[in-house]
Amino acid sequence: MARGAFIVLEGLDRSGKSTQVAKLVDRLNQTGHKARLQKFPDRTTAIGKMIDAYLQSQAELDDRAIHLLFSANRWECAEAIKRDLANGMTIVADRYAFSGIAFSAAKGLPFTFCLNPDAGLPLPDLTLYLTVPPEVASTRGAYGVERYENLDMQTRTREQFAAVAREVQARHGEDRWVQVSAVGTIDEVEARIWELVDGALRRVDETRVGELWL
Ligand code: FDM
Ligand code: MG
Repeated sequence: MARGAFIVLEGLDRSGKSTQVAKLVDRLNQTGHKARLQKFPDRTTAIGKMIDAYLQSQAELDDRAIHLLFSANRWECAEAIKRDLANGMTIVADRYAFSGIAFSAAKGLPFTFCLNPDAGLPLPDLTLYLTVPPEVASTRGAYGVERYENLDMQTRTREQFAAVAREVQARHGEDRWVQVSAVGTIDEVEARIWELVDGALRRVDETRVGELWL
């Protein structure tokens, strides 16, 4: 049996990421694939609840401590992801280790410190990085009230995502990280994403799931 594909959508706030992951999972299931959504952070676990409290500013944590909790939150999901992929289920993740690096590095933590805890996690077959120019993002409504939802943090995170993109492409190949314009209607963006995912689905069959950064 063919394994499932591991697809990640990354992007800044208001890039339309959550809308598009939901549409992608629906479309995969409607076209004869088995697919499920995996959101990171997964706020339902014990570690996820600590992360949620931090993001809502109900708890204060050292920058390195919260970084490691975000990573631990991925590790506690890693076995289930690998098992589901092996059973032919495609996983669509809303954020992954790349957000982990970009947001923590944007706060000033060393890039290699940010990268290392995730080494060995399941390697996404394809990461789609949704981009919107700042002036378009600002027309999509006000930022929310969670931590990081402000222009200064988003600007610095955008710069770090560029470094993350280079790292993925250098270590894992150019075609693992593809930038997708999130400008346009929901349907237009969906069509762009679908074309890229369709290509990835054809490629994964013959390959094993890799290990991130290794
Ligand atoms: N975030 C997300 C991180 O700082 N590190 C991580 O590893 C991950 C996965 O958490 F601001 C940040 C990004 C965002 C916040 O994400 C919550 P959602 O997608 O808005 O729930
Ligand atoms: Mg958010």
